[in-house]
Amino acid sequence: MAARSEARSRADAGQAAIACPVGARADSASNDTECTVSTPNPAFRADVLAGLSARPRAIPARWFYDRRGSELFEAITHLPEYYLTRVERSILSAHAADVARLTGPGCVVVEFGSGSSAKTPLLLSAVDPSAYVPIDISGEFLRESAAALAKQFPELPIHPVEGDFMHRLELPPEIGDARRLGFFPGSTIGNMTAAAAVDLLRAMADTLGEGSKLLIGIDRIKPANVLIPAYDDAQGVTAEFNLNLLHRINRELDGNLPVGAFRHVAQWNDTEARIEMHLETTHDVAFTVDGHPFAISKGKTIHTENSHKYGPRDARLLLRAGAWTPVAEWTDRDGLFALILAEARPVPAAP
Ligand code: AVJ
Repeated sequence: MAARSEARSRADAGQAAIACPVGARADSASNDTECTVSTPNPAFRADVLAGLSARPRAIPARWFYDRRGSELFEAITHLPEYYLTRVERSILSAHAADVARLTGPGCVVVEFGSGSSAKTPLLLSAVDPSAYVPIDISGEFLRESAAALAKQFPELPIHPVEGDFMHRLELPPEIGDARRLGFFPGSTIGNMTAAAAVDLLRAMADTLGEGSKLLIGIDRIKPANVLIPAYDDAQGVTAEFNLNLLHRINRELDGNLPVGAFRHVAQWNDTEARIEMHLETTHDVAFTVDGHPFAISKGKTIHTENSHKYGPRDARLLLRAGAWTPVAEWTDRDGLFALILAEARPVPAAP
């Protein structure tokens, strides 16, 4: 999911094993034009019908990433306004050796997400791990990115795990009891509310075990005049990415939403410290999805994404709440983005 691989790394719960996976997240790889029979993904359908019936209306951000959505996200990562990917990569190239010094050689790198981003090779080259374990809900992406990495690192044992890392997972027995370094780049954690992020961090600590480390990318709070353009770029790629969700509903769930009657909105919610993306109606609309009728009056929105931002102390507090003790932190000269190394330590007795 970064470039493309970054899109992949987000926790995606809705995966259905179907022959023609137009509706699944795996679709990014397999939703070819020749695949004309649309088999609706039941989790996608349930989320869309419930989300359009709820007030406020909201559809989970993970459904952005069909094939087209993953391509658009990849394009977003190359936009001049979207600093996140570029800055995180530069922090990692500048400090991968520091990470290696703090983890020591021979650890097992466990990536939460399929790891097809350019960041993974940067980390693997620096830390010289004894094995690499990518975890992803999509077996298809796992196999693709594992094959690509195997070419680049022919000596490195790679043990992909297909599963939902929102819950504790068994790691492959082949890795033995080597020290573990979790890797969760991209500020993917920003899509989650604080409560969900804490649950995820605790699940990661359970999966990796005490004494493990975690290298996580977290986007910083910054002025709205930098944040807003990152989510509302001049070329309109992010608008297209947001609106693609409606096209996807029409394609996969037999919908007839009038996509032209919706506009992309990105706004900074200062109370919640997050960028919110919405789709706002420019006039009253009525449509059906899988036979279910809906109406939205002019100026109302469907909330499609949260991207939470964290100040330096906020990020460390989040990690501690999630059972991780921060041990080192690196940022760029402008403090736009942070890479934090944390350790799963036994909690000392509190006074
Ligand atoms: C992949 C969740 C980190 O929130 O910045 C990019 C997704 N949405 N532009 C982000 C996204 C709109 C991205 N994450």
